[in-house]
Amino acid sequence: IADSMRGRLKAEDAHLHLGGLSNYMDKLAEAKRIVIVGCGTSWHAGLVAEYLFEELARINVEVEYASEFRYRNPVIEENDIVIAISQSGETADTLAAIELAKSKGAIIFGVCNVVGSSIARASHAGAYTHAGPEIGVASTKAFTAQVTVLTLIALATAKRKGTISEETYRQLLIELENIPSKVERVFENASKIKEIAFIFTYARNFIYLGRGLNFPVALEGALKLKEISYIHAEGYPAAEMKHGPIALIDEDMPVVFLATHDSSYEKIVSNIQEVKARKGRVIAIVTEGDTLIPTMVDFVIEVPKTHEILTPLLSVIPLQLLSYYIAVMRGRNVDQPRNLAKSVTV
Ligand code: F1P
Repeated sequence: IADSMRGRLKAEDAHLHLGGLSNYMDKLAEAKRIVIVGCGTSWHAGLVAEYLFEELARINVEVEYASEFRYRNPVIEENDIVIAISQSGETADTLAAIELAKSKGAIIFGVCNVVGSSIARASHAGAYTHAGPEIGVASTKAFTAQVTVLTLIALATAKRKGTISEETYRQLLIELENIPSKVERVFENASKIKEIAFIFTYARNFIYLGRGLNFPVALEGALKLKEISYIHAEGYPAAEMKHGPIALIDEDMPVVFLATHDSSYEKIVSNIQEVKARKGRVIAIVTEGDTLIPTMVDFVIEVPKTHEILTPLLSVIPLQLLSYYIAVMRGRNVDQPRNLAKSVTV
């Protein structure tokens, strides 16, 4: 991402980074509905995109597990737009979802990493993430690259539709250029994250909670922990906690809060209080300079301040590192986790 973005984004040219998709900006801007399909991490990137398209471009978005899509009779109409997200570009369920949507007349846009992959070829147009090969099986940089590309698509669409001001558009593009150096700053916290990982190496369960754009990040943090550490972990919207998961909270339950300083900050603070009142052990991902949450929780990991829309690009990094260190401390092979395939082709 750093290589593809640094110094190259100009305020007026988000769509120029979108490869063949740049020829379809009118279709995106006219869309009444976008359906996003993907599996695993790619599905989580799709959930982030739902917030982005709805917030920036005011387009109704549905995000579907590609693995479930074909077992329903989904309502897809001629010229509906379907965005298929896949790191490998070979995931069988995502390909099947594309074929189903195509048979109903949908226009398919692919967001893939692997150039010339089956999903890229099955799409009418697409934008490559150019994240380079994932060395491990579990997607990590693919997630940030997918979210970056989806942010650019949402921004270019919003600009074409006129649903964001010129100033917001410019600010977001400039801030997107700052993200690589801010990611590097998150890496400066690696030794602290390692210490936290040491304390929780043998935890049996984890809960991840977030709101808004940080909700899909909570899901992704939990998935990374499951995939490479084999620890049972669940992500929820923080407000869902009261509807069931709160029963699980006691002194043995680590709870990771995505608590960056954004529009849901106060609500997250009260969720943290609820968990602490039940003796849960809280690890909070906070914005640099936060003085309140560090007084309430057991551990904090700071990420630099950014525009709320871009938060997932930073808040996911400490969660990936936490999973990585826990997995290494448990003696797991982080590149080749048991039972997982790089691309699920059957
Ligand atoms: C989807 C996915 C990955 C996951 C694992 C299995 O792959 O669920 O998110 O980490 O590798 O496959 P893709 O369609 O994004 O290639």
